[in-house]
Amino acid sequence: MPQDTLQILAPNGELVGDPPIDLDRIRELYEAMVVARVYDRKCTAMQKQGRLATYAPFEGQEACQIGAVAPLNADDWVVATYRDAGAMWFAGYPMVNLILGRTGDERGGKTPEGINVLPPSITVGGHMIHAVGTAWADKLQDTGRVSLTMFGDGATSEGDFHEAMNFAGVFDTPTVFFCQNNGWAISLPFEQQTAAESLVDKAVGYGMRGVRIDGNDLLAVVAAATTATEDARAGRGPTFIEAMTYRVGPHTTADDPGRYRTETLTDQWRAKDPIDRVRVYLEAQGQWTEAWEAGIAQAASQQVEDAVAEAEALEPFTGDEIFSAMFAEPTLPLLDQREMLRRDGP
Ligand SMILES: Cc1ncc(C[n+]2csc(CCOP(=O)(O)OP(=O)(O)O)c2C)c(N)n1
Repeated sequence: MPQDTLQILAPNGELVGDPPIDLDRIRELYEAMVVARVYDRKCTAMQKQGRLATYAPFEGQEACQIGAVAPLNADDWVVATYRDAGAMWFAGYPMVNLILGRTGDERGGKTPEGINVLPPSITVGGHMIHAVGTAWADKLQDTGRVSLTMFGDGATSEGDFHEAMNFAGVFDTPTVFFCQNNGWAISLPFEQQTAAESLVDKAVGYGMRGVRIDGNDLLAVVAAATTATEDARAGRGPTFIEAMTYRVGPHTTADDPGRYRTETLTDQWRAKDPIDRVRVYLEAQGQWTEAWEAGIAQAASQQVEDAVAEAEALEPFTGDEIFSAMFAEPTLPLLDQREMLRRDGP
């Protein structure tokens, strides 16, 4: 890691900085990372079995997904992407909705009352603007709430990124911009995405704080996210976090990463696995046993299997319902399309 990249827990599980949380909390977050990985692998398998339409795996990015959400209050906003199921689940979005969404069932996109997590954005970059909107509304209403938005390195090339960052900087909104720089936007490598040496440098241009961290280090993620969240809540405005990470799997289940990157590179990142290093650390602290691991793995599987069973037990989503999922009153073009579907079938 370059010197300007915050790291607290090295890949070998040794501390190189001060942990921002105590051992009990590290165990809780470790458990959440295990659930996230079980969910992620289950969804990847389900897509191969034809039970999900498509899936964007986040294996390797669990420290970002769990660590970024860890400091949030229950009513803070999370505005994230198709790859952030782990973060959304940890922030309260029901797993069953996440699964339904990946089957094309619009009911998956409906956030339950009282949960401030927006449905995942498939449009790259568009949602960052929404996170500035929620944050600005909260600032005007003085609620003390914070908005966390998660996105990838590729999203920083979108005009929406500029607009969101600029607006947040000028209006000093309580937004945490959390970029998971996993090195690739589908097959496009970081070097072809931007001529900038690092994304964190962009924060300067928008007049906000920026910090670059080891995104496979749970403790660095929690430390940076906690500072950014506290600053936002205290009225000190937005922060941009660039978390250096890697997706071990394909972009989506429709992608073949062997066509644009080597297995050697992926193996190098596997050796920096975010879950393994916390386990090594916990074990060295006398806080990890095989029995405990077996227990949390079993509970994680049960939780995921229950959500899958609940999603698959629902009455199938009908074509008609597609047209009522978005607007309280359907628009004229939607009514036309619904009529066409009723008349001609799918
Ligand atoms: C506006 C827009 N353009 C293009 C796409 C197609 N697309 C889907 S994901 C993706 C790459 C995004 O990469 P990045 O932001 O780095 O996030 P990652 O997928 O690596 O998590 C692209 C180009 C899209 N969904 N939306």
